[in-house]
Amino acid sequence: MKQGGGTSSRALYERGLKVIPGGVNSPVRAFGAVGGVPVVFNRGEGPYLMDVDGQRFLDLVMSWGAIILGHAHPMIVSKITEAVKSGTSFGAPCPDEVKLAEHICGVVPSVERVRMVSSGTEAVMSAIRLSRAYTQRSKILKFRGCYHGHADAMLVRAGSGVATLGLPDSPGVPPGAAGDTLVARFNDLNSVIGLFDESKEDIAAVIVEPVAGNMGMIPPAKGFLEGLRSLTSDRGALLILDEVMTGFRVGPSGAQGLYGIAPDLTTFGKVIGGGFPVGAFGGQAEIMDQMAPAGPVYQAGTLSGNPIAMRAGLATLEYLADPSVYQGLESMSYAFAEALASEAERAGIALQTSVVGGMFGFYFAEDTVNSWEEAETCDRERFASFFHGMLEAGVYLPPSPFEACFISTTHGDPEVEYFRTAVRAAMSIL
Ligand code: HOZ
Repeated sequence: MKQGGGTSSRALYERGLKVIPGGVNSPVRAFGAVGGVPVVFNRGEGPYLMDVDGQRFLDLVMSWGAIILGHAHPMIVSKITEAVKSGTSFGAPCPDEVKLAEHICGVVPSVERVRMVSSGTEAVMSAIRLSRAYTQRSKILKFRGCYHGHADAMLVRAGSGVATLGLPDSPGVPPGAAGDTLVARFNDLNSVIGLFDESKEDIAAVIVEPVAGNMGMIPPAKGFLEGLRSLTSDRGALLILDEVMTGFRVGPSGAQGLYGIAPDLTTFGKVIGGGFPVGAFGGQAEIMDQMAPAGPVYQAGTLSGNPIAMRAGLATLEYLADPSVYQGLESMSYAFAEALASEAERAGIALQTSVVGGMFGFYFAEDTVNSWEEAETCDRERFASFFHGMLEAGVYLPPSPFEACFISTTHGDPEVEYFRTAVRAAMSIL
């Protein structure tokens, strides 16, 4: 079974291997966790991707959550086509970056100022620098299995990409860069309290994915985010919600709106770029105004606030301003998760599912998964076989058991039925 891509995908992958490390530009794409040849795509339309061998797949990766209105949405295509005609990069302020910032500040109450960057990694790296400067402390507390991009300080117990490759951390991260990163257990407040007690007022910030999406998908336990909010306030640390995945995907003001948490800083990415490379970080004016040139904390980028990316992001967020969009997304995510759960039950296979807004996850496991420690006990071999069965049946799932699934506004009832048929076929041979 483990074949993956067809003849043309294989040929391109083999060419790529000679000129790109591992043949891919981001490790999980190499199918390391599932085996076989990565599928090479050349077209997307709505909820579907077409590969270079002419096969069509129902896409449940959606560019790792970035594409929320479906591939090549005609309104986005028209807006960016119009924008491109006026130039592709100015390296200077442009109108749409102001409009996008106004929009974000208008719908996310904890964000009074926002700085645009070009990726989620950059957003996190900058938010961490800012929180250290603001608090004049050095340590950062993160959670095992949460991924916050590939900046040195964050490549500690970092979930999917690293776990998929079986690497504990990354060579090249000097001990000094990671030495101030403390690691607690997701959904376990006591582990956070313990680290605060040990580190004697030196924790600058706690950073967390409010819905963990890089160890499969794990929603926050009741009281976990609220507990982090009060602990950080009590101990003089900042709370950074990493909403690169969840921002504008799980609700109109992200996971913080859904769970009623006001962080000090938020990082964004994926959806806010409308399919272009955009990240952002924002928060209260008093903190954000420490950023240069308003304040002394340095950060810069030639393509930050790029006019095409800003136009795509703004058009996407304006479309999402109608809250009924999120009701539709969430009920569709539930429909996909239900198809998985009912087919697993029918096949007598132990499976756990979870849903938040426009994302869902599943584990081949007997019990509910609440942390990385529980996620890593899931049946990875069964996932790999299931992944390839689904691929054969025309469904593209994330090629790792430690990633979340994402849908778009173009995923509807016909796609759920198509998915259900594929799940039944794939489960019948597990
Ligand atoms: N691990 C990344 C998403 N959670 C992969 C991103 C990519 O390959 O594009």
